[in-house]
Amino acid sequence: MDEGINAGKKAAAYKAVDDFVKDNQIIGVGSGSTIVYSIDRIAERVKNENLKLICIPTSFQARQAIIERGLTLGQLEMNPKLDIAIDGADEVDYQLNCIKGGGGCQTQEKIVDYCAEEFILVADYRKDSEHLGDSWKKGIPIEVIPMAYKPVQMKIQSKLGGKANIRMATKKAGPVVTDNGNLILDWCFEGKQNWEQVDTFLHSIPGVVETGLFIQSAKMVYFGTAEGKVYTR
Ligand code: ABF
Repeated sequence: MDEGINAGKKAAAYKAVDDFVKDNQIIGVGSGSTIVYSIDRIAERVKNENLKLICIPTSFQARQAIIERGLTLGQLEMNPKLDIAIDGADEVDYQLNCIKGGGGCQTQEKIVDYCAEEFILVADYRKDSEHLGDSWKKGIPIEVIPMAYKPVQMKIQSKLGGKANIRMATKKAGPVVTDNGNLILDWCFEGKQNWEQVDTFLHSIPGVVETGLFIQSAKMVYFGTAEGKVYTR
């Protein structure tokens, strides 16, 4: 990936960890590539400062990353109240609405992020948009129970317009199956949307498990620039 993008990811990820991670915390750990830098920084600080932390994963990927770095792995059954959660995003608008789930982990991400006192986003500069959809063109991820995907797809298209495409692993293989054993519809929408109304409607459809719409749930977002600088919103 482009050097500038990685510089931005790393800068945002490190700054968020340095600003929010403290000793004796329970931390939600997100998914994607930007968050890997945050996990690296957490591991570095645990070692250098002898921090006592419990890390709650938001996906199989996050779980592996926590284990590989020797961090203490927790779970919501034991730690249902988190101090902070740090996670990536596909796009963030000026009202801190964001699209997540490009990696298919939106359901566990939303659960863990919701359990945190403070939910922090980390992203490179490409994710910073005035309106959702300005830069992220792959649609809103919607996790659905496999037997329901067709009626859900039809309902979305008839009510909201656009196209709700089932996410395929590759051209030849079958559909992507989430960590929860479900399928994903990516709703490619047209025009400006009232995201709260859209999210309420999507959740009203039987068979919809969760959406990749995070409506003003983050406390703040750290954006990293190509020069490795950081700005926040
Ligand atoms: C995860 O990070 C997902 O919700 C989102 O799709 C992804 C963003 O990935 P990256 O940090 O690699 O841009 O939280």
